[in-house]
Amino acid sequence: MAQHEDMGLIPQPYQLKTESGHFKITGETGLVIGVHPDLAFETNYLAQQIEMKAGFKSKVVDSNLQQKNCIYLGYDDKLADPEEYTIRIDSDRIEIAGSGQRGIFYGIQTLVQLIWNTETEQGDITLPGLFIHDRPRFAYRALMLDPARHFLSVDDIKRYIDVMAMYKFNHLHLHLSDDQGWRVEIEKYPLLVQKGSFREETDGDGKPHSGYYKKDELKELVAYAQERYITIVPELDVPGHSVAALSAYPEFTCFPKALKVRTTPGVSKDLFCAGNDKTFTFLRDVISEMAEVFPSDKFHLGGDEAPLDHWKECSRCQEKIKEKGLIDEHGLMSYFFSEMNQILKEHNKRPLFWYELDVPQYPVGSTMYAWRGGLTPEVITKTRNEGFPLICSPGEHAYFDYPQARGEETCDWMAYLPLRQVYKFDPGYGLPANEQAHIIGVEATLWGEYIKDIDRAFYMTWPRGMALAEAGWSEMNNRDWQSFMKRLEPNLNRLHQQGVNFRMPDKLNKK
Ligand code: TNX
Repeated sequence: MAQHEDMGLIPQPYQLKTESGHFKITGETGLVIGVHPDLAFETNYLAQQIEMKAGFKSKVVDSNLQQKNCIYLGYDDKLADPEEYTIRIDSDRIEIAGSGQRGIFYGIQTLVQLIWNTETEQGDITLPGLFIHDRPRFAYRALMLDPARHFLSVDDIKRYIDVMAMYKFNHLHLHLSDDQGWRVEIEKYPLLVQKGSFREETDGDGKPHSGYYKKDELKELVAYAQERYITIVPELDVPGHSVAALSAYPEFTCFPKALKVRTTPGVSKDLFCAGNDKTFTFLRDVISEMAEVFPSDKFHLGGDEAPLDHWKECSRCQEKIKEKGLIDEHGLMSYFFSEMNQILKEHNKRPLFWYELDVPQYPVGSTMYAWRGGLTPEVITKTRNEGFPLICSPGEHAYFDYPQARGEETCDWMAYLPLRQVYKFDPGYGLPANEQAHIIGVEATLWGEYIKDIDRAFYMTWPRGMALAEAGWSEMNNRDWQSFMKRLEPNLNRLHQQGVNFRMPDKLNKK
């Protein structure tokens, strides 16, 4: 373990052995690209990162493995997992191998961290001989941004993606609709952005916090993320958390009336009406336009915090319950989700849901999220029995909208979520392997009610995101809090150099 600690790697790799010798990266060291032209993005990425630290531009050389004084990127069929990689450093060369580009990209991320944790001598970087074999514990490692509550520009999100990639996150979940804002251009329903993306200014900062993404911008963002092996998972939160959409098209509520985009946090009783077939026509059209821009086979449908009062009072909803032989409004929720699932199937997509314990049936093929509420072990058992894959985003470890320390409260009900508490997260809750085999990953949620801009988003994410990255990637027996705190320093230095805002952990705060 001691050798692991000194390397400053986050997340901690699966296996690391130091070996004899060392390798010096200098201005003469070649980055070998000749044999694999399809690694051009990876090679340039590595060259840029070396330049940022060492100040020299690496030469990209067209050659093969025989060459000395080079960094060689290549494929290794023996590595099975698409994210798995090895790094070998000896006195002749550095070799990074993966079964595909994704693994090689992660190998580069690890090498760059090694470089950042090394003092440069007149620009040269001397790395110890070593061998790393690395692969993730979980396949799904995500962060969530909420531009619905406070709009974030495409450029802001790109910067956020850049840092995510450094910590081997592979999904960015975008919460694109909520009571406080609708953010996606939908050509068939122009009022969604014309009305739904604006709200009255209430933050007292003189900014309207309005905005939306054009389809081309989203396509560009998706491609930018994809180059960094990050899949964007869009969320259309229905049937609740939909006041912004319903303010534009109130005919899809149970009791049509003029609605305003909500300006305050909380839960609204205005839902999409499940008894009105036209609701599904509308949502089908919306999803078909969203499917054009988001190629991911995963599509988040929200499903959280939808009070059933209006469905209880609505004659169309009650007729639908009778017509379909449903038990009650909870059954109507199952019906609503199964209709939505049908729509997603037309686009070869599968739904993700915030798991609510009282929905009688979710569609087969869905993926669930364990979220706020401290019920995670119960949700793990229930979803296993019901046959659903599970992503863990528990409030007690992964709600990055919660304050990190006393004095940083934004509202009165949020719990504290200090770095240490994030680090304690074991997504499997110590359950036997067969009881946690359906857990596919982790996600931190950065709900945006109080996150007004990207600098605040960075501040709330880092370094807690590093602790979460390790919970998602590293085996429990490779994790250790003291070691993590040591490894944090070079990583925070790097964020500082890159102009990324973060919260300095109290223990490292030397002021
Ligand atoms: C609950 S967590 C919500 C969000 C809020 C969040 C604030 C979840 C699925 N729904 O709408 O933003 O609490 O922490």
